Amino acid sequence: MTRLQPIYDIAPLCAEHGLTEVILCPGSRCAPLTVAFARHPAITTRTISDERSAAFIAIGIAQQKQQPTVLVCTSGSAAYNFAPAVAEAFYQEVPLLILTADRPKEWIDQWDGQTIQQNGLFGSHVKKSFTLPEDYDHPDSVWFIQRVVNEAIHLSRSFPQGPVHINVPLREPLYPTKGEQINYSTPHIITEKETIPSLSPTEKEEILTSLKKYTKVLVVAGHQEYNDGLHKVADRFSKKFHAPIIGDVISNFHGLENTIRYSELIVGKANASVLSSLQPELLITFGKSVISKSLKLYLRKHKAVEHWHIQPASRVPDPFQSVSRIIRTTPKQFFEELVIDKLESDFPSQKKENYYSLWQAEEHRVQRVHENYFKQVDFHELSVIQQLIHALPMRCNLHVSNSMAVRYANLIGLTAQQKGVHVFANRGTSGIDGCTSTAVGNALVSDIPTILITGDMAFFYDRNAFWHNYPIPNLHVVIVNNHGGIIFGMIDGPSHIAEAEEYFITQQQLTAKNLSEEFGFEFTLLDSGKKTKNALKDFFEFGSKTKILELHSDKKSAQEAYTQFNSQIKKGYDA
Ligand SMILES: Cc1ncc(C[n+]2csc(CCOP(=O)(O)OP(=O)(O)O)c2C)c(N)n1
Repeated sequence: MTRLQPIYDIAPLCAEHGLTEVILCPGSRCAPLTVAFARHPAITTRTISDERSAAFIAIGIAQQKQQPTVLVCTSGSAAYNFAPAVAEAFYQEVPLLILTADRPKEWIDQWDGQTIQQNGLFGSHVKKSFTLPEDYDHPDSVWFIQRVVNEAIHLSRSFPQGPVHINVPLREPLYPTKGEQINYSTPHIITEKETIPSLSPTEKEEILTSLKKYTKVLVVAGHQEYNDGLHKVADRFSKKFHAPIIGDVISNFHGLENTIRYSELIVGKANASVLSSLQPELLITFGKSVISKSLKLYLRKHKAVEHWHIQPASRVPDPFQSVSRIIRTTPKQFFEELVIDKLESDFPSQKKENYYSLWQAEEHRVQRVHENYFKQVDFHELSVIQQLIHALPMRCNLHVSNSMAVRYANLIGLTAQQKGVHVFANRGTSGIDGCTSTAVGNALVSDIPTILITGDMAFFYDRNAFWHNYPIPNLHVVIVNNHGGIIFGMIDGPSHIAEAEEYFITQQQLTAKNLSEEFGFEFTLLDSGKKTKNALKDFFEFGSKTKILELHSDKKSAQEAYTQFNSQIKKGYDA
């Protein structure tokens, strides 16, 4: 037994719980943790030097592995650099176990190097923050360390999943002596099985009574991972109760034939009479945020009589300002229980069918304008992304960066045939700071292709996503390079003011050519419509190198195309 044995034993404890993906950021203070994880045979470790990227990469890994990723860093500002991703993981509900090495407490604020106040560093953006003891002489300390790590792992996994922080003060010496072996003790495992709360018979009865009462029942699926089982029962519910399901691109509901994917355009452009006929009496929501601002505004204004939000536990946000009932179960369980119920006959189903058909008719109207618009294949951001999205491999991870990439993807939409395309976006905090790193994390552990669509600002912001030694040939990136943040020229507000160009859209001159050379990526510049077809064909061939396809975009034509697209949809309603 060495002095640091309780710290070394954190590694087998994590491994036993299935936490086998560990990111190690270099530094001295964390050496005991680094060595413990690096030498453990059941654990895969990767070293990433930029802590900000490392933490976003950890998110991408956790999304794929469906397990908390362990993140380790040294003391001081290193730990602070995890913060943007910690906040993203908190709101996106991605599990992370964060171990920050620290000085023993008597050395805090003593002008010692790399020392800051680390206890509770991430504030309320972690599910909980723990601090381990720095001395392990008393057996209670050893018991405490094991208990805390068990608790932290369970907490990161329990609904809603999220980041949990353990601050680890460590005394010197920190490194094993030359040739010193590490042995691991058998960890003390505390097991916990999460149970899914189900509807009580009384609650189910009340729910069914309400479902009978309302003829306009609307379901909105928020941001969530692809979930085949949920989709099947939600589809059956939708058909049985004639309740349309709205799902924008980050809801991953595109695999259902009848999903309303163009709600942004429908409620954003429809005239008053259509809007009022689409108003729900009962709104049922689940999942996290929606992208569409117009849907949010619409549902705030055209409030349902009742709004049920389905969520198994924890606080419930109310983006539509209308929640009237919280139903404590999973959406899958909710739909399942109602689908198997036999009530049907005494339903005012004709009226319900009308409401369902109304939404479908609006969806088809937008679809038709859509199809017409994209018949003329001009060369601008929207049309290239449309072609790209339609050419995606049938099975892939599609990452869309914040700003216009995620909005374009939402406007274009994925088809029901593309159910093998799983969509990811950092919509927890909607930052542009870690979109590439998250996609890199996905690609590092996924055995299917990962495609990232990103703007230039988001891309260059996060270039350290590539600053490590792990090949990621299954990651192909499309950069829509308009040399600035074009979103500020698209949305109301900044686009009309004198400061728009300099302080909002801004200018950045880089292209990804040099970066591609530096990192050994295959680079293609797409600068004309004639090249698009071949460029895309080549882009979707996967080989030994990461590919970068840079769309040389012109701000003016991108803005014009966007305005024209929106006005054509609007015209469909004015006609
Ligand atoms: C970390 C962070 N800083 C600032 C912002 C504000 N912001 C939103 S979009 C944007 C510009 C993004 O530009 P780009 O990635 O090139 O995409 P485009 O707007 O051209 O589609 C900025 C600065 C943000 N979302 N996140």
